[in-house]
Amino acid sequence: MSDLPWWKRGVIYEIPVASFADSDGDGKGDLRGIIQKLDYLNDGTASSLGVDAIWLTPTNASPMRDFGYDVRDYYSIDPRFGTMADFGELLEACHERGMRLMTDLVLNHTSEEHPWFVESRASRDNPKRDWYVWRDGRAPGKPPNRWVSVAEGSPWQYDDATDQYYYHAFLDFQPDLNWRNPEVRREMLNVLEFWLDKGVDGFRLDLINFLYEDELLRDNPRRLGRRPYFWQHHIYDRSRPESLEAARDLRGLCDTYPDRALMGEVCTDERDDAVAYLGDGSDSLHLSFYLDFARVRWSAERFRESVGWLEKHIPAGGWPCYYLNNHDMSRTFTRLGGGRYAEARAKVAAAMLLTLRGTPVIYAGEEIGMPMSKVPRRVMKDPLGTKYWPLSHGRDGARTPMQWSAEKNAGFTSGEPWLPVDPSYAHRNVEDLDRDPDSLLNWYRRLIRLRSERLALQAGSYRVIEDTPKGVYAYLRESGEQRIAVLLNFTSRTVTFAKQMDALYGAAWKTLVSTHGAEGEPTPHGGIRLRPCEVLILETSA
Ligand code: TEU
Repeated sequence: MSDLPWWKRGVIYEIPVASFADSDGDGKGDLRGIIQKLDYLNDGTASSLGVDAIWLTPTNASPMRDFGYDVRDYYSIDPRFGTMADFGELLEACHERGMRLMTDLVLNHTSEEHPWFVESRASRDNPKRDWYVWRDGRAPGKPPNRWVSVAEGSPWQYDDATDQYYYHAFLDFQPDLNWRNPEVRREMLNVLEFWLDKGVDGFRLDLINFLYEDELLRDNPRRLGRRPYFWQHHIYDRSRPESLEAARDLRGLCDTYPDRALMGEVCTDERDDAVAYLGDGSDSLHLSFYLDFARVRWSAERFRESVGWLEKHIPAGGWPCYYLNNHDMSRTFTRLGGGRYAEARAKVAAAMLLTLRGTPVIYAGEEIGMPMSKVPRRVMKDPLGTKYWPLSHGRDGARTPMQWSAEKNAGFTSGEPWLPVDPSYAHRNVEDLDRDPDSLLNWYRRLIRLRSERLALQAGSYRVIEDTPKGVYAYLRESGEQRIAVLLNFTSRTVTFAKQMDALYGAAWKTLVSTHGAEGEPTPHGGIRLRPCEVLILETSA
């Protein structure tokens, strides 16, 4: 076994709490529901998924207008999800089976219902006034500057009670905390400490590169883009150097506890930004999401290029972190397309995610191929969906209930589910996929297991195998004596390539895992033949 820290060695599984498992029949997922499903995630045997850590979307008390990303009390658990005792039980149950628990921390903003903001907006001289970002308009009826929010529209909301605007990087009911105020900074470190003391193993840090804005509120330079947010080059309202410093402070605190990890959501369309948060691997965040990878369309060349860029630019000691989808974006199964090859593509994508150098993050439901659901307007819940419909359909389609079985409501709840279950549950559900040895679910299980058994996959170097045919992405993972080759055919054609594998350490390759059932077979001398969307994972030793 390797001596890598868990956050490098392991696989992280994102749980959108409201959509995972409902234990009390109110139609929403909860903490006890997760406790009941822990065996599915990791029971220590090959029949479970085998993930090493779970990341829970926010569970603090919240009006839930943005599903917990609008916090009313950082030191609590929302009653809809359970109690603090339930949380303690979940944490203990995870630890008992060697799993880690990460929670989501929303440090950039609170709910407008947070008592701090209620005070802050009460009067200009309220002691909490400066806990948020308040400014005068630049002229009557005009917000302080021309910035555009990541959720679109002006990020400035006028408040007539005190005739000033408050700043919200996201939606208007999520006012930004003023991180320039040392009291705010102190308080947020207290929040971390509170949960670290409870024993949580780490945090996913929401919008970590948004904590600070330019003090002078300078307007962003203009540029061309596909929607108003992208019409500006966001140099003054995100990824400011002060946010990086704050991340270092958080890291400093985290390091006073053993074995904890910070995983930053660096929300940006600039590749450099994510890398900046990895520092030299010791003074900044442990992990930060590489959004670029999750935006790549179905193309071997584009994935290779995206990974290649990160491998080239990551600072020495930094560690990559990949995901293909999450609760904010279109689910992989649908996004990567493929028609009758959708399932086969999902297997190729899974093999790539789980064998690259870096920590993989899986989004619940990805392992059973849940599609992006079409949620009708009348039952839509996401404020981004209802605000921008029909231009945008929001994020509900990625948040429909987890599909456990072919029973009513996909076995998610005995009540009325908060979002409709996707009709695919009749054939795409854990129970049925569990029984089929060739299912996507069993493919994920095999890959996760393989990863846990092979040091080369956890810690080995990454090297592209050059000169492969178009549509093939192939690479080597090497550690000491162990050499693993991952060959991914992104096309729906059979491709052959002759010399490459022989040139690499002769022909003594053995098939470890294959989508097309060639396990254990020696690779024929002289060449490789990959059938449509075939994955071959080969091994040889020096
Ligand atoms: O998301 C940050 C964010 O801005 C995007 O992922 C966004 O949801 C997407 O671009 C929409 O087009 C984080 C959380 O993951 C998200 O769920 C929250 O709504 C948001 O922050 C606000 O806290």
